[in-house]
Amino acid sequence: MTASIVPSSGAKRVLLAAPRGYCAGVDRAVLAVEKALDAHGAPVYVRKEIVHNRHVVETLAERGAVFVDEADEVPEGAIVVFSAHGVAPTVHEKAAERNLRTIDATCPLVTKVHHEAKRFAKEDYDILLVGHNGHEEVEGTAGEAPDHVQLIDGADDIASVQVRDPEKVIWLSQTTLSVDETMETVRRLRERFPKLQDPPSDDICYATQNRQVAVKAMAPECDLVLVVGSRNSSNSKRLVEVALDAGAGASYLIDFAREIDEAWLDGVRTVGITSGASVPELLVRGVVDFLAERGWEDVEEISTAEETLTFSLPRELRPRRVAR
Ligand code: 10G
Ligand code: SF4
Repeated sequence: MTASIVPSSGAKRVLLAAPRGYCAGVDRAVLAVEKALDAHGAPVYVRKEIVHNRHVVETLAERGAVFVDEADEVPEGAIVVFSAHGVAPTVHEKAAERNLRTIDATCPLVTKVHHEAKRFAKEDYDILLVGHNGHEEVEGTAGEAPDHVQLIDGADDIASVQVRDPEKVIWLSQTTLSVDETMETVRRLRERFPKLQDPPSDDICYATQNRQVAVKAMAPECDLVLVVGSRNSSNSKRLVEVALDAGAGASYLIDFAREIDEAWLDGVRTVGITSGASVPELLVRGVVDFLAERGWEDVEEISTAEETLTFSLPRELRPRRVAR
């Protein structure tokens, strides 16, 4: 479907970006914790936030999920779910030492990047991993090949990066980056290393790309873009930046409708709404209702893509095949 935005008379209106919200990897990871709770009862331990969304984490915690920072906080022999962002091999090793029963909810598209890191490390490339320092996904990917990976987080890192052989350098990336910003980073990296190789396929995933394309389509029409998502959600934060770059008058990241400051709405006609890949639709509905109560009742969905991808549950939760 193509986006068509026809400005109307000056009345208040809402544009709702599509796609928005849950991606296939988040859907699978949240379901994995729910299924683990159903099958084994509480508590089910989860290393780090299963996805970076406050509402999701609080809701699962109410059901009996216990979120921990590291596997060594989990009692010996207990069940632990690894988050959608992925883990380094050392985390698997630590869990095995404690006889933990692991359920790996790493998104298959993150696992794909891990495979790339392993493959190019084996071929002895210098790997420039574009991503945000301290983000769990980057720690997991870099952990696959710590001796070959260097993190590129911003312009300062480009100037100081050193490689062993400029003929044998490849860049990989975190899955949830801004596409435009990453392409600019790569352009600048290539100024230093003209032989820099591209990843075999896009590391920034389909969901990240689609949500950015959708927000770009509506942002120029919007006096205000509200992005539903948590502060620690990389892809949600990127949507605010993309909205502003694409011409939104203002843009804010909110976890819940109650965080909307009424002053943001002063003089505003068109409000755009989108949400990050870890955000349940319920929270977007809350924002739509909040605005409707204040006169923004005219809601139009601006769709730039349809998503049909789904992933099967982590192996550990799939029904066992009975041999006949
Ligand atoms: O955008 P980030 O990576 O911070 O994560 P999120 O949990 O907010 O969204 C889903 C994306 C992932 C699980 C990373 S692959
Ligand atoms: Fe997977 Fe992309 Fe969702 Fe991350 S954002 S969980 S890579 S689909």
